[in-house]
Amino acid sequence: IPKRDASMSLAYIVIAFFAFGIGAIAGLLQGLVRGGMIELPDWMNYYQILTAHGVLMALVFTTFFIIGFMISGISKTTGGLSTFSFRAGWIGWALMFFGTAMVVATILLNDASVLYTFYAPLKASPWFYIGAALLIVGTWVAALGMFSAYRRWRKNNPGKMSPLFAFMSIATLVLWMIATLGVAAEVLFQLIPWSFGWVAEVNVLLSRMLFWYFGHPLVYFWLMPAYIAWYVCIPKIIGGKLFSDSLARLAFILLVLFSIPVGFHHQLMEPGISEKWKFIHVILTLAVVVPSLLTAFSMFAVFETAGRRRGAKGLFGWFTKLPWKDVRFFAPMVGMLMFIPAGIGGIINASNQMNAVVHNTIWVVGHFHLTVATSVVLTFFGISYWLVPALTGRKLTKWVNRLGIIQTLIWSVGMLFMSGAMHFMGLLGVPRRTDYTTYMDSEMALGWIPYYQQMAIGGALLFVGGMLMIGIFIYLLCFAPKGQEEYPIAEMEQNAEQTPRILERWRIWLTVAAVLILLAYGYPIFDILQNPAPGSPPLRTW
Ligand code: HAS
Repeated sequence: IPKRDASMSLAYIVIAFFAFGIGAIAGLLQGLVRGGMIELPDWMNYYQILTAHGVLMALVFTTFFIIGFMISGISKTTGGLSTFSFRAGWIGWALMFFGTAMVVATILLNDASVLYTFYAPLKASPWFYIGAALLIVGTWVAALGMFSAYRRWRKNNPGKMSPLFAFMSIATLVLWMIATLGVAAEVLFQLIPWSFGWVAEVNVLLSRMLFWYFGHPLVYFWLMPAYIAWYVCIPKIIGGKLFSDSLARLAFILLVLFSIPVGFHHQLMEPGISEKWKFIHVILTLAVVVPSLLTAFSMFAVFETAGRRRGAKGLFGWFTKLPWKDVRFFAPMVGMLMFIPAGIGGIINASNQMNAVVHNTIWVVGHFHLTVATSVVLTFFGISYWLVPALTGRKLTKWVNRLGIIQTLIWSVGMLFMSGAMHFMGLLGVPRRTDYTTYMDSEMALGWIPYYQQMAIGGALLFVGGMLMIGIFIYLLCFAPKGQEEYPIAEMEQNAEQTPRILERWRIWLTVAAVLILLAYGYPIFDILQNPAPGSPPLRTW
């Protein structure tokens, strides 16, 4: 990767880990407060640190890491960024940075304790929303630079399929651009005018609907870069090859198509949406599971073929041939394994009747700590072990590799404790997003306390794992010995079939995506505007 592109990618990743460090402290604090183990000083409150934790981890850490990672891979696979792409990358970084600073400042001032989902009726300072908007616009500008790099490559290589890494990044960005239109509309037309006092009321149901139009694809925006590493980087790390270029591209196209028109599965218990539309969103949710099943199939195939190439025998002999002592493989692999129960949990959530049991309980928090905070985050850690030294011109040393394996184990055991307790407590009916309370010493709530303690043990382990990761990151950034670390990009199998060209005809896929979105959201939004729920403002003021 050209040095200037590497520095830019690194600038994103540094901010990501900075946010991660502060987010981890906020996470520990909110866990201890909720469990009744500490009390906060008067100038701080539970919802404030919960918001800081959610925003810094789920929105800032992920977004900066993802953009930085994709910039590096696009530069690597398309032959370096043009001046336009490079400039767009830096302008995007600056906008995202200032947006984040505004968001964090308003949270610290206790002017924005609106949680990471920030939809109405919770209201923040307008500067929080303006900061969030800047963060998003920054990603758009950076995305324009990446789109341009991709186009340039295709123009210079007519008739060829684009490099898989670049294709997958573009699919992720396409999904992101379509999804963020929803939250941008919510912020611009509802939340900013309302928080400035220009309008007295907002349509709360519409605000939630626009948020979840964005909120579900947001989780795939986190997942897809992890999948990029699974499909493109892991095979190379384990000495294997890409299993199927076509399957990988198909999985990404399906994610683009099906991950947007599904937002009502977050609103299944909401009275303002009719069950017919919820039913359509549930069906589409089950469709969006398919690309993840394709991914599971593909990963098993990669592991088996790589293992057999190394002489593995029998049905499961390949398992022992995998490089378990290499943290670049180990961390994402644990993430993959955890994605099996995490995905099952998602399917439970999506099933209407079972959603009635788990919705708004701490089960949901357990679900997303397994998905994003384990499968995705362990993969991001796994990427960092090679990406940071590759970008800084350093080496991942043997002892840091070993430390990385310990880090992965601490994180995973912490998560098993914490997320396990959360799933179980959810089934007992423990609500999510509540400050410490014993519900006036109700017997049932007092019975939850031992599980809170299990959660706290898990949380403490996660904090230790998080700080260890920060330490390793700083070492790889500044102190590791100089050298060359490989940027792993897998090659195709030798006699692989040609990928059908239709998989790269974006016009077709964008049209299908638009049709599905119109089908799933067109009428419900029209209906809400025509017949606002009691208490909502009429159409002209939203
Ligand atoms: Fe979810 C709520 C449904 C996936 C994140 N989800 C959330 C929230 C977050 C989140 C943050 O339908 C909370 C939002 C809030 O604050 O309110 N989710 C699903 C479904 C899936 C799913 C159906 N979620 C994710 C992913 C996330 C994420 C991924 C983050 C990255 N989720 C829901 C629903 C709710 C929800 C409802 C609302 C709940 C409520 O009531 O509020 C699916 O995409 C899951 C499909 C996944 C699989 C697993 C495939 C397994 C693979 C690994 C294979 C392993 C290998 C290793 C190869 C089917 C690919 C083998 C190796 C060896 C060595 C053996």
